[in-house]
Parts: sequence; C-alpha cells; structure tokens
Amino acid sequence: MKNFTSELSVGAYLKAGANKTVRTLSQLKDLYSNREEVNRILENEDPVLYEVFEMPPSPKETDLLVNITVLHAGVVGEEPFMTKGHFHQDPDTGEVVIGLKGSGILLLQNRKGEIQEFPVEEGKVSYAAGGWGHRVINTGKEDLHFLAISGANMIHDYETAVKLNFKSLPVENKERISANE
Ligand code: PAN
Ligand code: ZN
Repeated sequence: MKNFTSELSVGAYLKAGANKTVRTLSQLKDLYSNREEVNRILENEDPVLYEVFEMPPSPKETDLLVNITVLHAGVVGEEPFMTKGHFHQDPDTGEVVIGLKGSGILLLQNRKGEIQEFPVEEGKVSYAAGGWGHRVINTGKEDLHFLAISGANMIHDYETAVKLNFKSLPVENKERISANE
C-alpha cells in the first residue's frame, strides 16, 4: 500500500484512493433465517446492506489491509443487517476493529463454538484474535461505520462461518426472541 493520510470518513477515504465494494440483500439472502421476509423485501427492492471501502494493498504478504465498512441500519424480520462474517484462513491472522459512528456488536465465534461480543461504536477498539470468526451486526438506528485493519496475507474464509452456523443476533436478543416464542 502507498503512504496516505485521510480523515476517518468515507468521502475522504475514497479521495485518498479507496476501492468500494457493495453488498446487497440478494447477494446475502442466505444469512437471514426469515426466508419469507427476504422474498417480500426483494419483490420491491434489493437494498444495499453494507459497503466496504478498502485501500488497495500491495501483493506483499507483509502489507496491511485497512478498510472502512458502512453497515446500514435495517432489519430482515428479527435480524438486523449484518456483515457476511468470516474466519481468516490463517489462524494466526487477527484483526483490529475501531468503531467510528453508529452502534453495533462485533460478534466473535471460534471453531469450538465459543462466543464473545464486543461493542462497535465511536471510541471503542476491539481485537479479534486469529482463529475467531467475526461478524458485525448493526443494532442501532443509524449507519454503523467501522475501520478494520488486518494482515494483507489473510484469505477470507466464508465457508467455515456458514458450516459453523455463525450466530446472527446478539445473545440477549436471541434469548428474548426464544423466550417470547
Ligand atoms: C472486514 C470485513 C468487512 C465486510 O473488513 O471484510 O467488514 O465483512 P465480510 O467480509 O464478512 O463481508 C474484515 O473483517 N476484514 O477481514
Ligand atoms: Zn476479517
């Protein structure tokens, strides 16, 4: 990656050379358990769930990936908008997550099924150690912006998250929902 300096905002980040990737509901519909609600929404529109703004890393393994994610506010049935969620293929590659705006949860789950949840909001920094799959859930009413930094040698492993049935709700919500069923 080339040298850069930028305000921690999407506009400034784009000007500094970031690439943008857009994730819509039709691409990620299998994440949500309420299929009827997914189909109902998709009949009218294909909402953007989140956007990732990434500084192009150099192919060198020792470089860093530095990106801002904007996770929009909304729900599909009971489940708030969330990132796809993944493990890093190399279990030694961790990730720093810094909240910039909005409020949400960094949900961590390892291959043993252990779970941890950390807040994602302005002024909070969290570390997801290697071996912990991670997903961010927007539990607030406004867009959630966060910065993520990890090693560029990292390969996203989305399949393991699917196989392990990665959680889609903060624990207290899940308990509340099942208690009301
Ligand atoms: C993050 C995520 C980003 C989008 O930068 O890649 O928030 O989430 P998904 O990759 O799960 O769709 C990160 O964890 N990078 O490693
Ligand atoms: Zn990651």
